[in-house]
Amino acid sequence: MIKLYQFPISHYCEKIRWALDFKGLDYEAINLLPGLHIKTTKKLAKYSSVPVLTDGDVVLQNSNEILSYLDETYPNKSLTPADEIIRLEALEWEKYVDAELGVHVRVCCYHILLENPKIVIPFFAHNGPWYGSLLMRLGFSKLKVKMRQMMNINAESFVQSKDKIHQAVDKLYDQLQNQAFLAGGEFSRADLAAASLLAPLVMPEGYGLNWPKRIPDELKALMDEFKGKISWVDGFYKKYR
Ligand SMILES: N[C@@H](CCC(=O)N[C@@H](CS)C(=O)NCC(=O)O)C(=O)O
Repeated sequence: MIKLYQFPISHYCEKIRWALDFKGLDYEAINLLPGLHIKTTKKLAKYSSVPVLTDGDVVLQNSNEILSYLDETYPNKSLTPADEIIRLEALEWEKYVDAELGVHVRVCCYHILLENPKIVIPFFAHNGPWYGSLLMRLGFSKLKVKMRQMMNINAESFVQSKDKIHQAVDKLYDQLQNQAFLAGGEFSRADLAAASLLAPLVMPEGYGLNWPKRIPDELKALMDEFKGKISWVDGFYKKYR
C-alpha cells in the first residue's frame, strides 16, 4: 500500500495527492503535525521535509522524485510526457516552479496566516491525530517563531517573495497565452506542479482543505494581486483534479 506522509496545507504535498488521485492509485495519507513531523520523517528519510512517499520498501522524498517514481512504476495516465523533448520541457518547468514559485508562495501565505491562528491551526490539524488541534493551540506561539525563523518569513522577505511570484506568474501566463499546456499538447506534471504551487492563492475545490469562509483582508489583497493572470489554475483544477 502506498503511504503519503504529508501536511494537508502543503502545496508540495498537493502535487503528490493530485498525481495519485489523477492516476487512480490507492494510498493512505498520513497527516503529520508541523514540528512533530520531524520525528516521523527523519526516521523514514534523509531530510525532515514532506512529502515522503513509501511504497513497500521504497521510500522517496522530494515531490519531483516522487512524481518520476509514480510514472515509472505505475505508467497508466502518465504525467511525464513520452516525447523526449516535451519531457525535458515539462521537467524544466517543474524544476522552475518548484524553486521559483513554491517557496515564495509559502513565504507570502505564511507571513499572513501565521498571524491568523484561527485559520491556520485547523489547516495544520486537518484530519490528523485527535489531539492535533489542542497541541497546535498550546504550542502555537513557539511554532510560529520557529517557522518564521526556519523559512525566513518576515515583512522584508514577504515583499521580495511577492516580486518573485510576480515574475513566475508573468512567465507562466505568457506561455499559457500561446498554448493550452505548459509543455506539449497534453496536461502534464508541469501544469500539475504550477497549479498545485499556486493553489493557496486561488483556493480551488479539490485541494483537500476546508478553505476559510472569511479570508483575512491581507490575504484577499494578495490573492487579488495575481488574480488576473492565474485563472488557468482553477481551470486545471476543474478539468483535471
Ligand atoms: N523540494 C521539496 C520541498 C518540500 C517542502 O518544502 N516541504 C515543506 C512543507 S511545504 C516541509 O516539509 N517543511 C518542513 C521541513 O522541511 O521540515 C519537495 O519538492 O518535496
